[in-house]
Amino acid sequence: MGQLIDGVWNTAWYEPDEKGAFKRPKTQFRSRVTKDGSSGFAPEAGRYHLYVSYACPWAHRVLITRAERGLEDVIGVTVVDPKMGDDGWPFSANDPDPLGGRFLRDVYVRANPKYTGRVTVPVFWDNKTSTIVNNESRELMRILDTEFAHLAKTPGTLAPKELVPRIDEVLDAIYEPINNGVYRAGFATKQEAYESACNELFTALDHWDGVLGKQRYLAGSVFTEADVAMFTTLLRFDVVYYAHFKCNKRRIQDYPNLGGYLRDVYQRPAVKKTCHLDQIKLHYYWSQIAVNPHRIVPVGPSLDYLELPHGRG
Ligand SMILES: N[C@@H](CCC(=O)N[C@@H](CS)C(=O)NCC(=O)O)C(=O)O
Repeated sequence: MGQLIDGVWNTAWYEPDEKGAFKRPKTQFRSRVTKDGSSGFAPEAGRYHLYVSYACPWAHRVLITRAERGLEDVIGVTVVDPKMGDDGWPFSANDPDPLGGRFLRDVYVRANPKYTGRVTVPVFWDNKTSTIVNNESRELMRILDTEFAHLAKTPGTLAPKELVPRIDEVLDAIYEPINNGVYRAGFATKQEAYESACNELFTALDHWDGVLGKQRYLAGSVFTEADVAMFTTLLRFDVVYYAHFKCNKRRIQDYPNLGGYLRDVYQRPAVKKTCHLDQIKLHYYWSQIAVNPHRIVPVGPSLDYLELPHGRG
């Protein structure tokens, strides 16, 4: 864990605010690939490279989008090692950085030698201009789905035009209490901050469980980006967040609708091949020593529940 300050690596855990609450820093690379190339970044096969961790729910959103749209031959991927220690994300020997970096921070410094900020996945790298185009998962989902559509092997979209306003509303609504909420609960350093994050989280989960009692997916009857964003949090919930982040009022598999919904999305072939639960568990329990100082990785839970019929057709 650490961050770059003027391009120099510093080891530091996230600094909570005075109330013990976790504040997620804003991501800084926010350019976009546009179909017409007007942004300076045109969609081209082989031009861009994605850096992800299989453990990270934000990076997982982008991996799922790439798989759902059949963009594997168009956008290459490097998966970092799940054990994030004092040097941040390291590259692993069996999936090295094509540009020769040892750590993900080398990619950030390559893009901006004076970069100040956290070194996070996902990273969308442009080989042509040698820079990071974007490192914000929500924007990358949309960029891959719409701006690369003509290069995608799988027809369709995760953001149908008529549903975009609803998808954006859902993405906004689930971000703070759920996607970021599990982190706010887990990284809180004071009881009150933890309890308020945890209560908000379960209030939101109860709400969406109700919605999913009436419709198959979050934005209606079709699978969209909103489901991708919800899924990557739900997948990690019973396996990690329930115990490690103390989000333990209820498990997802105990919810009448969220449980089946999780299995429904997990069992989509394009989604399933992006799920690496061993790496998810190893990353959180090994890397977050402020939460789990002895780095002991629990043996359970059993994952059989993910394979049960989802009953949501
Ligand atoms: N807002 C970013 C968040 C990305 C993020 O926080 N990734 C985490 C992994 S789950 C990370 O790389 N953290 C390293 C650090 O903060 O030092 C997004 O959605 O893309």
